[in-house]
Amino acid sequence: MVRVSGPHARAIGEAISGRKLPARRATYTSFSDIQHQSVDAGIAIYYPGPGSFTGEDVVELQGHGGPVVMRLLLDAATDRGARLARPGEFTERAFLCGKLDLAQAEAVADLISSASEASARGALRSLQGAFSAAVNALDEQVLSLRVLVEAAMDFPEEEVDFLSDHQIGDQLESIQQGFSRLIGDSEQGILLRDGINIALIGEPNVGKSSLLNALSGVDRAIVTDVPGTTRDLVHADLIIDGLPVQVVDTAGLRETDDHVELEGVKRAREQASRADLVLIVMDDRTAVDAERCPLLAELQRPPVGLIPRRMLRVLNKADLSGGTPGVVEPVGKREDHQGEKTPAVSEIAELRLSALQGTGVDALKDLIKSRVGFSLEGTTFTARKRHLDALSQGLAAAERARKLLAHQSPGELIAEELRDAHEALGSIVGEVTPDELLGEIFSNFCIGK
Ligand SMILES: Nc1nc2c(ncn2[C@@H]2O[C@H](COP(=O)(O)OP(=O)(O)OP(=O)(O)O)[C@@H](O)[C@H]2O)c(=O)[nH]1
Ligand SMILES: [Mg+2]
Repeated sequence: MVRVSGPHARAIGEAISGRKLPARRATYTSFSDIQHQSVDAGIAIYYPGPGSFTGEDVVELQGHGGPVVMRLLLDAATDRGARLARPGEFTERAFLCGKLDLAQAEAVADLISSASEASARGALRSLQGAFSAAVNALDEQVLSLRVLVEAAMDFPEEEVDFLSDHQIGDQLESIQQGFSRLIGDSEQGILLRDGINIALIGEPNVGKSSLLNALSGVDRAIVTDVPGTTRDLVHADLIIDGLPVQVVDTAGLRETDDHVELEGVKRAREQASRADLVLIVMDDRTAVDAERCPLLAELQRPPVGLIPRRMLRVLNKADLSGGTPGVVEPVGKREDHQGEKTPAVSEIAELRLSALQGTGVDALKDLIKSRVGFSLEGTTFTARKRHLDALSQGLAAAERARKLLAHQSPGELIAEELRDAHEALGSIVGEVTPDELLGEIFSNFCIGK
């Protein structure tokens, strides 16, 4: 489909179609180039502004497709004065015409690129305004309090009484709670939109590649009983209850003189430092010894080590060890080889499974969800890091306002903080958003959207 938007869209569409186009009616017609040669035949629809996607006059020309025919149809439009759209320009125009707010516009891109059904549903709810409505409701609360405080400043004699009124404090508290709730929802929304990366790390032959295959349900990575089988990174995508997950299998960590394997080990360590969650895979029969593996120990111990929240220990080959598959309780009471309990290690969750037989793999998926704090219940929209940053700024401003109030500071200072909170919320929906940021947001769209 070729879509033309702007004041000349109708004229261009009618020139290509060689006939008048009624509003919002599908017209079957032939499409001609500027030399009046027929290039294709299809459906033309004219949407008068402001009732169109962009808010401007829009014409859609639906041809048979195929790269050559599409090119000719595009030329037929550009030869008559249209120009190619920048990435995201249609959505940008919709935003500038007030058809969508910024969070909704972002949801258009998220909907198109969604990796799971659940993230598509979340993006659609954002597009339909669920997220914006929550932001706007909080914004109204902030604004009405701001108006109150600023009004009080006009009556200096009464200001002190007014500010000591506990109602203001109550309202501030409820605003703070509103921010916290939205932050929680947005964190879920970000997980839903972006998913997570998981790295499988461990010594050779413990079953990392087998686990990748078991998790993804596809025979992706080569599995052999030769230690050092995997050298390149092997990626697999899966969805865990709506959470998009990318798993990367890596080369087994060991000291080696083999050039190729050495590069593999280097890449494995890079992945470990980059992943949202690292699964440290061990053979259940030798897990205690495995803690002596210096490369693994390094990952698990501060200060270089990863934070425990970002790690999970998987004890594989439960079928051989005879251990019960599932979460190992209590978590990490194990002592290290010096007989001391390392705090970082004891906080790492641990799970036993058999990648070969698939037992315990579902429990692992559940544990992954809970480790990253993902739950589909209550997740009603997708969100972005940008939104979370703005909400955190807003929350900080609300917290400062409450402290100022508690210390009976002047109303001006409180009003100032409320203004910051208001602006933070405004930046999410695009009320006060710098042009560079808009440019950055829309340039990440695909062309034609
Ligand atoms: N019995 C049993 N064997 C397993 C299990 N998981 C993996 N294996 C076997 O262990 C061997 C090594 O498995 P891989 O998945 O290739 O191990 P890896 O960690 O990827 O090894 P490298 O790529 O060399 O680092 C293979 O023979 C697998 O069949 C398991 O849960 N039970
Ligand atoms: Mg492997």
